[in-house]
Amino acid sequence: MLQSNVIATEETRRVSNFFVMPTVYIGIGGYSKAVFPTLDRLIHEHYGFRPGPLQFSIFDFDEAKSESSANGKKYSIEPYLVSLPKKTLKDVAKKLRRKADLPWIKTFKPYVAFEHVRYAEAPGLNLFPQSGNLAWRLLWESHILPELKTKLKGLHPMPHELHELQRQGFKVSNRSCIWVVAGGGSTTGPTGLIPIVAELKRLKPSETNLFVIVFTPNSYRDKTDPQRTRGRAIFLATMESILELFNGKVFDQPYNSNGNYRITLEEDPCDHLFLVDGSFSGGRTELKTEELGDLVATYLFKFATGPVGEHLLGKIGNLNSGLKSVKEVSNEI
Ligand SMILES: Nc1nc2c(ncn2[C@@H]2O[C@H](COP(=O)(O)OP(=O)(O)OP(=O)(O)O)[C@@H](O)[C@H]2O)c(=O)[nH]1
Ligand SMILES: [Mg+2]
Repeated sequence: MLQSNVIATEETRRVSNFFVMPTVYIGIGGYSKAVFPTLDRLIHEHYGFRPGPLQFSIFDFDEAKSESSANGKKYSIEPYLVSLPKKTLKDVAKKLRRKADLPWIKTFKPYVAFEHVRYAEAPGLNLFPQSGNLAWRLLWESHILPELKTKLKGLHPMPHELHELQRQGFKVSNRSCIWVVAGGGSTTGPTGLIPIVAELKRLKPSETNLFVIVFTPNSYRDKTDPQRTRGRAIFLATMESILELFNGKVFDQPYNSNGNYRITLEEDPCDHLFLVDGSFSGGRTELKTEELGDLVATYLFKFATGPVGEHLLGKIGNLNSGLKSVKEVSNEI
């Protein structure tokens, strides 16, 4: 009897140490598949399950799955992978090649360079950024928007969910975060990044922090030289567009074919943008894709499950409040 009481007390003490910051992780394209399974595994190993306030989604035009395994358990992306079909892109690319008239995509004309839209029978979007630019628009209302809305609900646990978590010994943070994870030197990641971030900025609760992690072209260790060259050009163009948004440019573009659904962003796209390239000592040491994915997963894990995240958010808030906006500074120059 005495022993079981001791065990119960031990158990209660251990469980009541649990802390969680409500966080939504949005992966775009292949690179997030190197991060999310490890993150999911770390979360499961820590709590025994993945609590509702931690939500995952990966959007990809490549249906390949990835997983992390340890101690005989597998953590696959399958439950949260949103496989984006390429059929409409394929049909449009075929018709464009035949110079067919496609009145229903005219809405996109100022925003998509149709002459560069290509389709290849291979996973992903194959370094054709204009194909990505078009493909996201064709699927936005059916595949992207509903998923984002559903996952964002995790940031605000319902009272009964909160009560259940507290009963299980969780302390749930008042702060919350969204992390968007994308490769920057490929196609799906970079072309989905700006619309997804702009959409999240509109949909998210105002107090939720929005952070973006982009892998630099240097972190694509398995690509050929020509692929890396194209990837670098896509990365530079994407970064330029993001910096323009930080500099006050308004993003306002149609994301359905009849033009009545637009994504609009008139403010900074995110709170912080992290560029990850996994090289140390000026490039003398480089991490492999898996190592880099694990490193980012560990950081994200610690941010949501321990005191590090809240501590950093406090510091970042204090730093930001002392900064002048770009517009203020440019007015002074
Ligand atoms: N560990 C792991 N790494 C992956 C996986 N898929 C992709 N990667 C890594 O992520 C990098 C980027 O993936 P890509 O598929 O080329 O990028 P993307 O953003 O999906 O763009 P496109 O495929 O060009 O449309 C690759 O070079 C790989 O190093 C995966 O399933 N597991
Ligand atoms: Mg891919």
